[in-house]
Amino acid sequence: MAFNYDKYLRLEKMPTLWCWGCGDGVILKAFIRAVDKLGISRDDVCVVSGIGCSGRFSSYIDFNTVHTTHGRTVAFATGVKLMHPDKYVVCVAGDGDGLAIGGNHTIHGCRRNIDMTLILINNFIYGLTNSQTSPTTPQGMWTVSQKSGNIDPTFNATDLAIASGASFVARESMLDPKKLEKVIVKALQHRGFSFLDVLSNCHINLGRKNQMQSAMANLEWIDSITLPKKKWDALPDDEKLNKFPTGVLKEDTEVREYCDMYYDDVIGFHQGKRGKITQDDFKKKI
Ligand SMILES: Cc1ncc(C[n+]2csc(CCOP(=O)(O)OP(=O)(O)O)c2C)c(N)n1
Repeated sequence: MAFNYDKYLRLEKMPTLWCWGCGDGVILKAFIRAVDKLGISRDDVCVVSGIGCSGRFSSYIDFNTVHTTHGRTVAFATGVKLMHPDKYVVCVAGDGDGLAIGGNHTIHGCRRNIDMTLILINNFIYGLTNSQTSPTTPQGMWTVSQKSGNIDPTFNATDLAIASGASFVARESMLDPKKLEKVIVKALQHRGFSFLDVLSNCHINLGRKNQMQSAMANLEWIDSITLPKKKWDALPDDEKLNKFPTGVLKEDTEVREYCDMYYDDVIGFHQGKRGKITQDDFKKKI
């Protein structure tokens, strides 16, 4: 039987504002299936998104949601998680939202290893505002802010997350929704900061201005720049440069999680019960 998405969606908000063929819908559906597979109640999930096409995630999904200001997803989500350490907190951000204006928050979320999942919808451009250069726009591509071709070197989002201390880091594209669903399941199960770089198409504001006239052409381009980590590892160094490894790139279950530290070391310290206070004890008092 076909999966029924309706119970997870705010149907009154349909149709979405996403363009025909946009990857955002594929990612939304993979996320819903992952939550369903884990049997997590909708009440136990909070989705925090910023501003952008990707930001509409929180409008369409019928969980606890916060549609916050541009770039502030991780900051708001940190507050939500500290108050509700038993809930699943999920940030959804575009490459502009999560790496440009919100880059600072992303770095520090990774550094703190706070238990949340950040789904970075990386379409290589500012989609909603019509094609300004983002930190992941490939050099040479046309953007409305760099019409002679982007000269800015690009961020490799997963390298940044790993270097900043995220304990679970993975990349998939929306080309394989099943794989994407599986990696979202793993990210949700991981206790710590889970960073997912999800490559997606924006054939309207990136593709058609860069010799990718259709959604399919944009998807073929994503396919041409991605390969599973094992295959990527085997490439000569010069060929690795403009290709992105997919799959789980880092998984560290040893590093301490931020809420645990906060409850044990900070709240416990102030109550003279360092290391003995549980998150439940704390919640009873507020
Ligand atoms: C403080 C602030 N600066 C700028 C904007 C305008 N703005 C809205 S969305 C956006 C960029 C969207 O690009 P991205 O985050 O990559 O998400 P996408 O639309 O591609 O999903 C910008 C610059 C804003 N809303 N708020």
